[in-house]
Amino acid sequence: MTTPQLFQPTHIGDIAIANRIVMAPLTRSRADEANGDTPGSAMNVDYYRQRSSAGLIISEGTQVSPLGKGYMATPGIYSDAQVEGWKPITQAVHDAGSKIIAQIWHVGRITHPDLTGGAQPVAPSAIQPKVVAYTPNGKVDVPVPHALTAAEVKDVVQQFRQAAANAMRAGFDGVEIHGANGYLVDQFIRDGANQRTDDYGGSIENRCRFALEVVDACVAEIGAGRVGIRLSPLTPFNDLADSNPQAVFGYLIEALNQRGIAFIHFIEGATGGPRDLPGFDYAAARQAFKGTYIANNGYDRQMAIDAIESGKADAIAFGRMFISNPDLVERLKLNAALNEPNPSTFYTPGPVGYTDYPAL
Ligand code: 8OZ
Repeated sequence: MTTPQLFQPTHIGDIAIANRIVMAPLTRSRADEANGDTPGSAMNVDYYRQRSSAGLIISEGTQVSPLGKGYMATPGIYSDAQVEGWKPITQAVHDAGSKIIAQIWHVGRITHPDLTGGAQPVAPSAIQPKVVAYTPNGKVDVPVPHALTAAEVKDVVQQFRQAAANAMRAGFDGVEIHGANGYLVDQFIRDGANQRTDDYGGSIENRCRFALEVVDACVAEIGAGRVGIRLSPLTPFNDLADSNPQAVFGYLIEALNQRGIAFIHFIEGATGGPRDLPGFDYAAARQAFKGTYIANNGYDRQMAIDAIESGKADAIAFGRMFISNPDLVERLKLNAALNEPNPSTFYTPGPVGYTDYPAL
């Protein structure tokens, strides 16, 4: 019996990986909020170390600025203390023989002043999504955001550039730009949140401009071989949609090819939900994109093995299964039983539901 390619080494851009199993970015809300949203507690280090049989770990979303934060106790990557906090995490993962990249994130309109130090959320346009934020004061509707001026858009691009530089200083192997799930980059791309009439809105080229400026800034800072982007062309999550996803994401893929970035990480279908939504052809995207295609959303062992063997994807990202199975790679190799994740502890403080899932 030959070993499925899923378990064999390859490269993602400049990053050599031991297998094609990727740990998806997972918000866990266990950073030190009282100390400036810093990661790096012993518990945080344990959590990532436990999961380092993954060929590649993508960190939980880490905000590029205080205004980029949309949930309690998510870590940042803009302050020196945060950079120091990430260091023991990247070190532990490297010592265990794996690789780790930072998911750099700005939530845009998906937040509330109670999470941003009082500042009004920002977005391409002043359109209020039907979304609630979970704040220290409870569950509240997110407000109408401030529409970024063109000068403010440039500032946010620089925040992403600085985040990429900080990620390398913190010992990460690269970055994933969070372009998915209805957050700021996605808010510019999809016309449900973007009604701008300047260079950043209207045409498909204009709506992709912010995403591409962020990509260009990160590439200039750390090199194309260490930059990827996560996209979710069809997800309705965070109250976002587009009138023609095939056209806008088709254009974006060609523009990303010109930049030679390492990977696109596609959430296929609805985030955490049905995979079979109409409106976007992932197989065509896979054909069109010249870099690594990381597939995500509801894959099980056999789907993952088949997707790699048939060439539908180069690597598979698992989310919830990595929460509950620290040794997921070993279990998939052995076709062993999996622990079921407990959603009630996904975002709660402390080790329960975080570092206490058993290995085989
Ligand atoms: C679930 C809860 C909080 C954040 C995403 C960063 O959807 C998230 C997220 C998911 O990409």
